[in-house]
Amino acid sequence: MRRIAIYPGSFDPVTNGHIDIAKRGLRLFDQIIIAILHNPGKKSLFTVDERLEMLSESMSGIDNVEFDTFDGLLVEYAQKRKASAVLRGMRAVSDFEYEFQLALMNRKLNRDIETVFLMTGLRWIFTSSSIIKEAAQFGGDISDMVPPGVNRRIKTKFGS
Ligand code: COD
Repeated sequence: MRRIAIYPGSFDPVTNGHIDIAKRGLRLFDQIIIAILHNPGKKSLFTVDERLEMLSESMSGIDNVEFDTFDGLLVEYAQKRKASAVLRGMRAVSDFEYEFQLALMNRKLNRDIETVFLMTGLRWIFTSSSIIKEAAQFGGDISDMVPPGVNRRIKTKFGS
Protein backbone atom coordinates (compact mmCIF):
# COMPACT_ATOMS: atom_id res chain seq x y z
CA MET A 1 0.00 0.00 0.00
CA ARG A 2 1.31 3.45 -0.91
CA ARG A 3 1.83 5.67 2.12
CA ILE A 4 0.48 9.11 1.35
CA ALA A 5 0.82 12.17 3.61
CA ILE A 6 -0.77 15.57 3.33
CA TYR A 7 1.55 18.46 4.17
CA PRO A 8 -0.97 21.28 4.73
CA GLY A 9 -0.35 24.95 5.28
CA SER A 10 -0.72 28.52 4.19
CA PHE A 11 2.69 28.64 2.48
CA ASP A 12 2.42 32.43 2.16
CA PRO A 13 5.09 32.13 0.82
CA VAL A 14 6.97 28.82 0.85
CA THR A 15 10.33 29.04 2.68
CA ASN A 16 13.42 26.85 2.78
CA GLY A 17 12.14 25.53 6.12
CA HIS A 18 8.95 24.20 4.46
CA ILE A 19 10.96 22.61 1.67
CA ASP A 20 13.31 20.92 4.13
CA ILE A 21 10.35 19.30 5.92
CA ALA A 22 8.79 18.13 2.64
CA LYS A 23 12.04 16.59 1.41
CA ARG A 24 12.66 14.80 4.68
CA GLY A 25 9.03 13.65 4.76
CA LEU A 26 9.65 11.90 1.45
CA ARG A 27 11.96 9.49 3.29
CA LEU A 28 8.96 8.33 5.30
CA PHE A 29 6.15 8.48 2.74
CA ASP A 30 5.75 7.30 -0.85
CA GLN A 31 3.93 10.47 -1.79
CA ILE A 32 3.47 13.88 -0.22
CA ILE A 33 0.65 16.18 -1.20
CA ILE A 34 1.49 19.76 -0.31
CA ALA A 35 -1.91 21.34 0.15
CA ILE A 36 -2.58 25.06 0.51
CA LEU A 37 -5.59 26.03 2.58
CA HIS A 38 -7.88 28.18 0.49
CA ASN A 39 -9.17 30.58 3.11
CA PRO A 40 -10.69 33.76 1.64
CA GLY A 41 -11.21 35.09 5.19
CA LYS A 42 -7.47 35.18 5.90
CA LYS A 43 -5.40 38.06 4.62
CA SER A 44 -2.45 36.82 2.60
CA LEU A 45 0.36 38.45 0.66
CA PHE A 46 0.20 36.04 -2.27
CA THR A 47 -2.83 34.60 -4.02
CA VAL A 48 -3.36 30.85 -3.87
CA ASP A 49 -2.30 30.58 -7.52
CA GLU A 50 0.92 32.48 -6.85
CA ARG A 51 1.64 30.28 -3.85
CA LEU A 52 1.04 27.12 -5.91
CA GLU A 53 3.35 28.41 -8.62
CA MET A 54 6.13 29.21 -6.14
CA LEU A 55 5.80 25.77 -4.52
CA SER A 56 5.95 23.80 -7.74
CA GLU A 57 8.80 25.96 -9.07
CA SER A 58 10.79 25.55 -5.84
CA MET A 59 10.39 21.79 -5.82
CA SER A 60 10.70 21.06 -9.50
CA GLY A 61 12.65 17.89 -10.19
CA ILE A 62 11.62 16.29 -6.90
CA ASP A 63 9.60 13.12 -7.44
CA ASN A 64 6.51 12.02 -5.58
CA VAL A 65 5.37 15.51 -4.55
CA GLU A 66 2.07 16.90 -5.65
CA PHE A 67 0.62 20.37 -5.12
CA ASP A 68 -3.01 21.10 -4.43
CA THR A 69 -5.42 23.39 -2.61
CA PHE A 70 -8.19 22.53 -0.23
CA ASP A 71 -10.93 24.14 1.79
CA GLY A 72 -13.03 22.86 4.65
CA LEU A 73 -11.77 20.31 7.10
CA LEU A 74 -8.25 18.99 6.66
CA VAL A 75 -9.14 15.45 7.73
CA GLU A 76 -11.93 15.29 5.16
CA TYR A 77 -9.54 16.37 2.47
CA ALA A 78 -6.95 13.83 3.69
CA GLN A 79 -9.50 11.05 3.56
CA LYS A 80 -10.58 12.04 0.07
CA ARG A 81 -6.94 11.92 -1.06
CA LYS A 82 -6.48 8.50 0.61
CA ALA A 83 -3.77 9.86 2.92
CA SER A 84 -2.97 8.10 6.18
CA ALA A 85 -1.07 10.98 7.76
CA VAL A 86 -0.72 14.72 8.10
CA LEU A 87 2.87 15.97 8.05
CA ARG A 88 3.77 19.04 10.12
CA GLY A 89 6.99 20.80 10.98
CA MET A 90 7.94 21.89 14.47
CA ARG A 91 10.38 24.72 15.12
CA ALA A 92 10.34 25.65 18.78
CA VAL A 93 8.32 25.17 21.92
CA SER A 94 6.17 28.08 20.76
CA ASP A 95 4.88 25.93 17.87
CA PHE A 96 3.92 23.12 20.20
CA GLU A 97 0.68 24.41 21.69
CA TYR A 98 -0.99 25.16 18.37
CA GLU A 99 0.30 21.99 16.72
CA PHE A 100 -0.81 19.89 19.70
CA GLN A 101 -4.35 21.35 19.55
CA LEU A 102 -4.54 20.88 15.79
CA ALA A 103 -3.34 17.28 15.96
CA LEU A 104 -5.72 16.38 18.80
CA MET A 105 -8.69 18.01 17.09
CA ASN A 106 -7.86 16.22 13.85
CA ARG A 107 -7.59 12.92 15.67
CA LYS A 108 -10.96 13.52 17.34
CA LEU A 109 -12.48 14.19 13.93
CA ASN A 110 -10.89 11.18 12.26
CA ARG A 111 -9.02 8.52 14.23
CA ASP A 112 -7.56 6.93 11.10
CA ILE A 113 -5.36 9.88 10.26
CA GLU A 114 -2.14 10.29 12.22
CA THR A 115 -0.15 13.49 12.56
CA VAL A 116 3.59 13.11 12.05
CA PHE A 117 5.90 15.89 13.28
CA LEU A 118 9.39 16.48 11.98
CA MET A 119 11.75 18.83 13.81
CA THR A 120 12.99 21.70 11.72
CA GLY A 121 16.47 21.56 10.25
CA LEU A 122 18.64 23.68 12.60
CA ARG A 123 19.38 26.18 9.83
CA TRP A 124 15.69 27.02 9.53
CA ILE A 125 14.76 27.30 13.17
CA PHE A 126 14.09 31.07 12.94
CA THR A 127 12.52 30.96 9.50
CA SER A 128 8.83 31.66 9.17
CA SER A 129 6.71 33.07 6.35
CA SER A 130 5.57 35.97 8.52
CA ILE A 131 9.01 37.07 9.74
CA ILE A 132 10.31 36.86 6.18
CA LYS A 133 7.50 39.09 4.91
CA GLU A 134 8.14 41.60 7.65
CA ALA A 135 11.88 41.73 7.01
CA ALA A 136 11.41 41.99 3.25
CA GLN A 137 8.85 44.76 3.60
CA PHE A 138 11.51 46.95 5.19
CA GLY A 139 14.22 45.99 2.73
CA GLY A 140 15.87 43.18 4.75
CA ASP A 141 17.84 40.51 2.90
CA ILE A 142 16.00 37.20 3.04
CA SER A 143 17.71 35.57 0.09
CA ASP A 144 19.17 32.68 2.08
CA MET A 145 15.81 31.78 3.65
CA VAL A 146 13.64 31.36 0.58
CA PRO A 147 14.04 29.90 -2.91
CA PRO A 148 15.25 32.44 -5.52
CA GLY A 149 11.84 32.67 -7.24
CA VAL A 150 10.18 33.55 -3.94
CA ASN A 151 12.81 36.18 -3.16
CA ARG A 152 12.20 37.76 -6.57
CA ARG A 153 8.42 37.80 -6.18
CA ILE A 154 8.58 39.26 -2.66
CA LYS A 155 10.81 42.07 -3.91
CA THR A 156 8.33 42.78 -6.68
CA LYS A 157 5.44 42.83 -4.21
CA PHE A 158 7.18 45.32 -1.98
CA GLY A 159 8.59 47.30 -4.88
CA SER A 160 12.20 46.93 -3.72
N1 COD B 1 10.97 24.72 9.71
C1 COD B 1 10.16 23.65 9.83
N2 COD B 1 8.81 23.69 9.68
C2 COD B 1 8.28 24.86 9.38
C3 COD B 1 9.04 26.05 9.23
C4 COD B 1 10.46 25.93 9.42
N3 COD B 1 11.26 26.99 9.36
N4 COD B 1 8.20 27.06 8.94
C5 COD B 1 6.96 26.54 8.93
N5 COD B 1 6.99 25.22 9.18
C6 COD B 1 5.90 24.27 9.26
C7 COD B 1 4.81 24.72 10.21
O1 COD B 1 5.10 24.37 11.54
C8 COD B 1 3.65 23.91 9.68
O2 COD B 1 3.72 22.58 10.14
C9 COD B 1 3.90 23.89 8.17
O3 COD B 1 5.27 24.20 8.00
C10 COD B 1 3.04 24.89 7.40
O4 COD B 1 3.17 26.15 7.99
P1 COD B 1 2.15 27.34 7.60
O5 COD B 1 2.38 28.44 8.58
O6 COD B 1 2.26 27.66 6.16
O7 COD B 1 0.72 26.66 7.80
P2 COD B 1 -0.43 26.92 8.87
O8 COD B 1 0.04 26.66 10.25
O9 COD B 1 -1.02 28.25 8.58
O10 COD B 1 -1.51 25.77 8.48
C11 COD B 1 -2.68 25.65 9.18
C12 COD B 1 -3.65 24.64 8.51
C13 COD B 1 -3.93 25.04 7.09
C14 COD B 1 -3.00 23.27 8.50
C15 COD B 1 -4.93 24.62 9.39
O11 COD B 1 -5.41 25.93 9.53
C16 COD B 1 -6.04 23.74 8.81
O12 COD B 1 -5.90 22.54 8.71
N6 COD B 1 -7.17 24.36 8.40
C17 COD B 1 -8.31 23.66 7.80
C18 COD B 1 -9.50 23.53 8.77
C19 COD B 1 -9.23 22.42 9.75
O13 COD B 1 -9.39 21.27 9.45
N7 COD B 1 -8.79 22.82 10.97
C20 COD B 1 -8.39 21.87 12.01
C21 COD B 1 -9.51 21.28 12.78
S1 COD B 1 -10.66 22.44 13.37
